[in-house]
Amino acid sequence: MITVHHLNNSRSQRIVWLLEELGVPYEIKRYQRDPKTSLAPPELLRVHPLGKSPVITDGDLTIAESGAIIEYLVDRYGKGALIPPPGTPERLRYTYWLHFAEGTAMPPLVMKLVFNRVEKGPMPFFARPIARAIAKKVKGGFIDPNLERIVAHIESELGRSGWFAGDAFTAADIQMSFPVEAAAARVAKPPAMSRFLERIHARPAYQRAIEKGGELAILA
Ligand SMILES: N[C@@H](CCC(=O)N[C@@H](CS)C(=O)NCC(=O)O)C(=O)O
Repeated sequence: MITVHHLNNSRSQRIVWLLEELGVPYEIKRYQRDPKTSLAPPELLRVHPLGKSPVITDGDLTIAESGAIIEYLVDRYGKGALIPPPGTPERLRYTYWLHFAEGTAMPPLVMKLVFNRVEKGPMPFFARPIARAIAKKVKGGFIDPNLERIVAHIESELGRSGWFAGDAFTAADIQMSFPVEAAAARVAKPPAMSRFLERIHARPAYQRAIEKGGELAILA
């Protein structure tokens, strides 16, 4: 039996959703973020040395990192579903977006969240102007220009075919769902991205994943 070590309101919602799409039996072990710091509880360190989610266990295997988990599950249990055939242009796009999500999109999206907190979070009054000035400089000089290019790139690709790897829904759409939600909350929500979010939210497997794993409320 596959166990999904699921942290509330996190990237592991994608793994629950993928398992629902594939119709593979699994169980969820739940972990709650610390309400003040949003960090995962220390129990997750017993499952994997980084103590982050998602992690799955399947028999003797422990697998971390969303992209690696998705590749493993599609390969081991997919029977060819949710992945374009090898050697096709769609398969190359699939691989690109599977890596793009955590490799290129999420780092500046997380930086944006951190610097939003530096700007607006509680601090002694005398530190506030300095914190604001630093946050403004980092966001304006580095984070925002990168995110604008990322959103434009996503928007143009989704405008081309509706799904990330072509005309068919694939696991790359599941992997990209988290950066698209985060970009919609923190950067912009142009039309093709909005349509993508509406379409994924309407999928029965997505809705079952939310019922089982809990709401996804991405912080701005
Ligand atoms: N690139 C990793 C990121 C894992 C990650 O940072 N997970 C977050 C949840 S969205 C986490 O566990 N945060 C809690 C913590 O860092 O303590 C993946 O995609 O699996």
